[in-house]
Amino acid sequence: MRRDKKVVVMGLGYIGLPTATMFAVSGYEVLGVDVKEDVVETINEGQIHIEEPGLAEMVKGAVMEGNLRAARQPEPAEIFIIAVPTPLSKGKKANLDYVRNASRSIVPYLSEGNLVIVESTIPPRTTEDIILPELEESELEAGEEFFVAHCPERVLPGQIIHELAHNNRVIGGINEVSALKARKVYDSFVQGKMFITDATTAELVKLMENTYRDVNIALANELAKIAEGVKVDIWEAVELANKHPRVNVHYPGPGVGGHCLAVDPWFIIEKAGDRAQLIRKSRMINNSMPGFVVRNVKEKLFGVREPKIAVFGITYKGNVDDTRESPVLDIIDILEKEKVEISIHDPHVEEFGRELEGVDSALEDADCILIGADHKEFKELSPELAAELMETKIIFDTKNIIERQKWERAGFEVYKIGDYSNYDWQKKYGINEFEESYQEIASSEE
Ligand code: SAJ
Repeated sequence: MRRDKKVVVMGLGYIGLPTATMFAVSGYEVLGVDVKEDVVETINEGQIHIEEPGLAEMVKGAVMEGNLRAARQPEPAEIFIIAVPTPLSKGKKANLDYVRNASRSIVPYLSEGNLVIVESTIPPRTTEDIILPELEESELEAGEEFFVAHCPERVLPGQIIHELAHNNRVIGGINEVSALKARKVYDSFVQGKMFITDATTAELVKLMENTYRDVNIALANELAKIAEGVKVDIWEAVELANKHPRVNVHYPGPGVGGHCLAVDPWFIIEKAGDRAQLIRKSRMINNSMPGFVVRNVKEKLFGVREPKIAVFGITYKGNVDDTRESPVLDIIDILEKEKVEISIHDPHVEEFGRELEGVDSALEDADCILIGADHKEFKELSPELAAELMETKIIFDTKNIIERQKWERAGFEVYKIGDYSNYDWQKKYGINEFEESYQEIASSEE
């Protein structure tokens, strides 16, 4: 369906580009705006600059059909969407420079009846206290002559296209009419439910969602450390606990990365003073994980002289190309500071401040493979090849992705974060794989 409205999307990153594309394929004329010339050029050629399954084909189609273009400056439109980053400043506060600049740059193009939607994640009250005053420089009255809503994105990198269409959305207006107008816009492609509220509630809701996850991961990480003392495999324990109908323990790992979970809790903390005790503590626990991993790996390498560690996977999670806030970068920093020799391999990352190596070269003469991200490729790694190339056969898995028995058969010592169980009979099987032996015992006792 062809729509007669034009949408300008400010920011063509991980959220802005897929969102712009969804509007374009839903029939809107879309202009994507980005400050980076190379990003603008790439998109106008029908290509993309980020890794996201399914996005490349959609962008190509939308550009070829003339529904999606990119430029460095906005143009007059009916709908403006702000999807620029809100990074963390040194003082752990939201850096709102990009949001301010994007708001300022649309002011000259704002006209009566326009709708401005902020998708960027922002601290509570930012729409009311910071964005509105910027937009009112247009001399139009917010809520009467133009409309404003905060509709935070909630999509998971790696599944953005599916989630943009299917997730429920929270739509926070500065007044009712703003919220309803925003809902109408998303109705063009959102198949999930849409819930209307005020802008400040929507801001807090978004931050609460990511904070909920961060705090729960901190709990899992703390339990992983505790497992060390009581000789338990935390991965098995989490799986068993989650058999309870009301329990959903998260998974431990090398820490929490990405531009959301590791950042958003701070946007609550900055507004909360010392009322945000648990949230702050959780951030600290998650931030302590890279050091915990290094201490563990070094223990396993005790006795190996001048060890070389092959770090496999540096992104903040598996199957994405994003290294922002990745805890694996902290692990690398610590290892380098401690003058440990390392090699780095990541099939999803093309460029990185340090040298990246292929599988063989990274494994050559290494003493330990350190799995930092759960990329699908690592499930297929050949332990036999690794055994041939490596000096000492140790593998330390922070994401519980490798198959223990396969690696043990090739002569590897296999360690996982939080796995201190010493029940060999348990390792031999796996959760829920006792059935055959049970039948034997049960029938012999009848
Ligand atoms: N992680 C763990 N243990 C777990 C789950 C995740 O250590 O049990 C780690 C991951 O390895 C990664 C980090 O947490 O380092 C974040 O990964 P993630 O997959 O949980 O989330 P993101 O950052 O990719 O996306 C999140 C999502 N938020 C929620 O699930 C509540 C997404 O829906 C949001 O849209 C996105 O943040 C965002 O943009 O805010």
